[in-house]
Amino acid sequence: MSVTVDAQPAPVALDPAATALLVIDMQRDFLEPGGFGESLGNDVSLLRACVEPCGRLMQAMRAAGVPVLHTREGHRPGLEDVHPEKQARCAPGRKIGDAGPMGRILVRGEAGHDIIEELYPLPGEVVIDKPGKGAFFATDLDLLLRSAGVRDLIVCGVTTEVCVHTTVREANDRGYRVLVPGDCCGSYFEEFHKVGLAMISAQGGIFGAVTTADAIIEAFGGKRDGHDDKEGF
Ligand code: C5J
Repeated sequence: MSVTVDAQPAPVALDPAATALLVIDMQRDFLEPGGFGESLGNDVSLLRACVEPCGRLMQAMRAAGVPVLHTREGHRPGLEDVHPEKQARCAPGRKIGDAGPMGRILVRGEAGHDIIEELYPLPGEVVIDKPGKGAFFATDLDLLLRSAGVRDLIVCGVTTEVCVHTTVREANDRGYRVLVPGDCCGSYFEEFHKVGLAMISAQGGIFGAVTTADAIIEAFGGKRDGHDDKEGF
């Protein structure tokens, strides 16, 4: 039996047995001072707003039996998987692999690479380590999803216009039906967040559909928090 989620540009019917929630890069390196996000000159506090709705959605999906998968952007300690182009775009002294307050910036196994405490994966949940912006690039995500029979993908996390957007586009090209709860996504740039979400649902849903945590939770039979569904789009 499908559940219908109110969304833009149109309601989406999800098959709960073929749905997964993919939480993108909710890492200390992006959300806390001293990490990769701040090293690029960003105000990381701007990402905090999406943490609470994201946590609520994760809990509701777990309760509904929907698998929750997590990604982390980061690189091998030897940096063999960092393109010189990606390195070149970092500020001198604050490059990927340089020492920072949370360990080496954007390196696997360092404190900054870990997922924030509030949204920490439960034991047994899949965590995908990705070297790029898209979660399908150079990972086994597609294999895992197809093996589990997933066709409908709810994608949230940070940042809206970078890793969430890249992953949404990759998923769309691979034939997944994509639903993005906008209030569970965050960006260092408010305008990019808004436009990023608008680009997903424009043109009849060219990459997918956009909704809210509450709309998904309600559709799956959980309790909303009483916010207007339009809030946070
Ligand atoms: C960025 C990401 N913004 N997770 N990564 O570099 O969006």
